[in-house]
Amino acid sequence: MASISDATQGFVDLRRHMWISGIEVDLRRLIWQIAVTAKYISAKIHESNRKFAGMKNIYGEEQLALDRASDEILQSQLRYSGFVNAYASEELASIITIGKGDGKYFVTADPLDGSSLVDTNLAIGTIIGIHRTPVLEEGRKNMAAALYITYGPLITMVYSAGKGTHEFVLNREGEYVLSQEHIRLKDKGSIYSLGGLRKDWTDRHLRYVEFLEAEGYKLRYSGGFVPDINQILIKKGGIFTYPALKGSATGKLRLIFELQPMAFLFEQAGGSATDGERDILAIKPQSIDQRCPIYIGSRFEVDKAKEFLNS
Ligand code: AFP
Repeated sequence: MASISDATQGFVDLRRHMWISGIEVDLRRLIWQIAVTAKYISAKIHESNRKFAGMKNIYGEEQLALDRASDEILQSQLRYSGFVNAYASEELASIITIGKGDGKYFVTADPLDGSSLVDTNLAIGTIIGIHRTPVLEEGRKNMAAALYITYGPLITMVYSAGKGTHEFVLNREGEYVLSQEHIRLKDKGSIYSLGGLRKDWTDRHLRYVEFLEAEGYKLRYSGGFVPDINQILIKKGGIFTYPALKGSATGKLRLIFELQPMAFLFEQAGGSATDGERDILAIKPQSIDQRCPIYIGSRFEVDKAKEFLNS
């Protein structure tokens, strides 16, 4: 597949990539705006640490928890963007109208996923879904784009607007520079990332894990969905799962804030995502906080999961 960077001989920044990719102008401006917002969230992460959490700032205001502060930053940036009509986030109880409500897109956000890991200095992330209409709908019908930001040794952004999945690195000059274009997962990987306590796994899930162990898969699990899933995408194969548990048939992760965006990105990269029976992008959410079991990664491992779970 001819790469844009081949044609442009190297340096391709995010705006140029989206323009050359022919992405609709309001959508590429919205993606750019969210990517810029990630810099402010990153600054917030660096500004706060456990010594300050719960302290009052110089104005006597209660220091917001990082995930709530990140949500406020996102809302303030999107409010007057002109491209967003509604917004939903893990930090809010319902969908809210943004600005005059006449923008083109509905944005879902997990503003800071893995925030409980900040004090351990492990990587965390922001997950964004961009939808055509402000309704709870199957991802495959309603999603226009998805992206996530990983706040690690580097700040990276992975996005797709339906024309492949691409990775960018934030450089010292504050530009997002293309690092991997048209990421393609292999059919089969060699790492697995397993959520939930082993004692709570169902027998079928346990048999699936034992199959992977017999195949020699290596365990990679940090407790942060974004870095854990990012590792499978960048290593181009493997499986992340947070399954249905004996005490909780819906698992832990949220369908619209975490799973729809990641499923969109992985399908665009030749992978797939299921709840064990249905494709994640074929599930119509019933509520904004709906949780859902997840098996997401390269096709071999996802298909095998369906086989074991429906045996
Ligand atoms: P926090 O946002 O509370 O840190 O939870 C992170 C998360 O939602 C997701 O990022 C991880 O994949 C998952 O929880 C880890 O859950 P366990 O702590 O049960 O392994």
